[in-house]
Amino acid sequence: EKAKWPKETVELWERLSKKEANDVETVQKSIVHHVTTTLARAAYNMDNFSAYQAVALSTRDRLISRWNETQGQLSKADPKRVYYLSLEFLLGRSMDNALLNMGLKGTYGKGVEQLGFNMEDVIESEVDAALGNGGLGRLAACYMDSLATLDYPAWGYGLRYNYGIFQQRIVDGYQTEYPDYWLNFDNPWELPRLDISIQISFGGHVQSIQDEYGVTRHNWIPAQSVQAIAYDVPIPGYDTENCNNIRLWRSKPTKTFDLTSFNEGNYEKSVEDATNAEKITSVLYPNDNTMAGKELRLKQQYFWTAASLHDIVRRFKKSRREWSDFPDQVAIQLNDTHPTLAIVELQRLLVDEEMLSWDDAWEIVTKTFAFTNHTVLPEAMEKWSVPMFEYLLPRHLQIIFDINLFFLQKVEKKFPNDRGLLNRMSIIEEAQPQQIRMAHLAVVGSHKVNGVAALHSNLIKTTIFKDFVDYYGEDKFVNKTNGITPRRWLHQANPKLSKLISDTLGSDKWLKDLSLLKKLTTKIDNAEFRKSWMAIKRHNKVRLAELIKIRCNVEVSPDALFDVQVKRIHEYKRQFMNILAVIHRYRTIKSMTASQKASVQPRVVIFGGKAAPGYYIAKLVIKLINSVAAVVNQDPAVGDLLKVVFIPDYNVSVAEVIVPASDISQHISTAGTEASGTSNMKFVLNGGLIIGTMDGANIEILEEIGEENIFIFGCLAHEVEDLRHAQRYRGVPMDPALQGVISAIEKGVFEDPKIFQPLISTLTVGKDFYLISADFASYIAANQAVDTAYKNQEEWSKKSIRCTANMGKFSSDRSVKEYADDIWGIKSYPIVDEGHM
Ligand code: NBY
Repeated sequence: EKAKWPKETVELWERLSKKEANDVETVQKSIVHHVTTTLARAAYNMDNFSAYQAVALSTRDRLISRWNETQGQLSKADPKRVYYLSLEFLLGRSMDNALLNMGLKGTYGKGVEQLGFNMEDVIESEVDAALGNGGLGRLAACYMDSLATLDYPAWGYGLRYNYGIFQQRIVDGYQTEYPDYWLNFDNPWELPRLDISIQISFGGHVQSIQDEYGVTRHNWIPAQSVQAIAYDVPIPGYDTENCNNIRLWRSKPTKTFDLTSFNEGNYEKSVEDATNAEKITSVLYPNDNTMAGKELRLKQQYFWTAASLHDIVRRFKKSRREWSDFPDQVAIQLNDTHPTLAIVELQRLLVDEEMLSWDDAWEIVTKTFAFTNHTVLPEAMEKWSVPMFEYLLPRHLQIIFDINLFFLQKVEKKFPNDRGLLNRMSIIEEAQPQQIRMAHLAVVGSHKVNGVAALHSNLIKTTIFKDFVDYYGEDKFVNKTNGITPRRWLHQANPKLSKLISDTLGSDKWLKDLSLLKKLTTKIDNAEFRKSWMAIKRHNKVRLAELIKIRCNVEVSPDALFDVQVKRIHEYKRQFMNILAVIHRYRTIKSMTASQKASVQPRVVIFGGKAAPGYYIAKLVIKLINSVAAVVNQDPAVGDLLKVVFIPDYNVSVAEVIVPASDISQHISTAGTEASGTSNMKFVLNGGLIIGTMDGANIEILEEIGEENIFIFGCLAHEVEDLRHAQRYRGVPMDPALQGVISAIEKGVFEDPKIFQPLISTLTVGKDFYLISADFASYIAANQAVDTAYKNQEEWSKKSIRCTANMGKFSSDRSVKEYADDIWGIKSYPIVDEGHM
């Protein structure tokens, strides 16, 4: 393109688009420039938030220049790219992370302080981007960080929700939800691409016609359409020029919104339809690990997958390659079943619009897609009712039925005369009404299916996908153990520990090769080092104690053992068991003499997490925690021996304060229910020990750090079925300690017991699905072992260091490399700094 311009013009552009220097004064100039021009504010009349806005805008300028450089060089080279389709990206705050990744934190810190602001206060003025529920959304964010850091050509695709996950407040002990209108102030971390608009259609009917060769062609005549507008979020890698992109779609009415109503002269109806168009990307659904089945959610999924595919195909077409090359240029990863419609949409584009044969198209489709499963819980499996689906996407329904027909014909050929098998494997469940099983569709349309931890990947092969393993063979089903980014979860969240590690190892190379942490092992017997290590933990606990004072108005001693369970509230995660054990601890302390009390290990039990607004039992668990806290915290007989707090509105930036401050954290799901867990990795990386079940990634953490450094209890995954059967049909009595705890609740020790009756009912013999009673005794014992171990601070500090030192495996860099090599077939493409702005 350059060739078209006169030489002098090109030279002028080259001269003027030189990158700005990164010294303190240049940075300060750019901040002041944004204060006075972009924000139109006076220099001495600013609060922390406007300082944040100016620093953010200045940071954004530097991000954009890397983004431009990266996307420009990638367009030219056109290597194979991966597209990560996720309905959730739980990014949290961006500024601190962007500055650290670009190596500009020091310069900006100095510049900001000299301008009269405290950098930490400025950083904390940013609101979280909370476009996710929990683990699945945060995993996507960690993977984007690693993809950029490892120089992989990768784009994320998601939705730009106006409302992120709701804000939680606690009123009278109960969770109440408030809208998270996070875009109230301009979002500096997105680049609106108002020129990139894609028309997305819904409804209508299908026209079938014979073409000149006698082939039946299907033409979808939709009833409505909306526009998808692109918003790009730059994702800088750590210590590299590469800057990837997350493209988030926003729905808008089309310019000629709803022609039918308008032409019928129904102006009001057409305005209403326009409003409905904007609704599509209005709100993030707040369920984790449960499927709601709402029509608007299905609309979100199609809107997003169709816009993303259109964009991907448009980019591919620029290269003028053959369609058969598509899978060599494009890998698409499906983050759970939420984007499974992308499989159907690509098949439709290839067959209906590009006129490929069904078989050629299907080969391209299945070579392109791969699918990550995140759960085995039945209530989380996505299913869509056929009538609702047909109303919204009539042509897609036909294609799904055809995919299913051809698939079942092949199954029948391989395993003849097995109606039961065909029924089990069918994409269509024969219920009233019929249901589309999205997980089956995702398996059939992908070349690889992966679970997220070793146990989970094995479980899906023997349970939900067993028949598919028999049919396709083992090779299609692989494991990719989750990981976390050490940049955000250690370097950013725990700067003091990061510095100690870099000073000790002689460099910060470990941030890009986490296995280097192993060398910390040589320092375990160094008393001086252990002292520094524990001083940092104590510093982080003081910081958390301050947050607890502010948010919960409870004073906790940083010398007590900090015991943390923060995650979404769900029965399978067993926060209920935790608070029941806390009651048991309370009762034990109450029964002690003064001299017995003297040997009790003081403990602060810290809870946090949101319950889905419609999840009644989960919300009652929150109420119970707060009721217990109210009684325990003011009981003079207990004092500092036990404190209980529920930190409201747990989110990414609160996690960044909690994770570095924990002594022990709880990962206590019923074996076989937590696919992986990722907070377990964050805590252990920060030198926190864990108490947990043999579930998810706990098992692999144990393998890495050694069984002496983790507190394991409870039944094993393969025992769960028998235990459930035994309590149901042989009436195994409730654990006696648990019985005592339940009696206390029922006697009204913690508020009106009637409130908690529905919760207690979940423990009725034969109905205790998550096996709280079966695991209770070993859970209490494990907690006692924690107390005993913590009393020996020297030994504890050694365990803590050993934990961190052996966490190399759980870097998301490792996970992402495995995906790149075994699933996506992509190579890294480092960007050269050409000095452009
Ligand atoms: O994904 C989580 C798993 O529970 C956790 O064990 C794992 O570590 C993590 C990352 O692999 N799953 C999860 O967070 N799921 C959801 O948030 C989610 C959200 C929405 C829906 C289903 C699941 N939905 O159907 O609407």
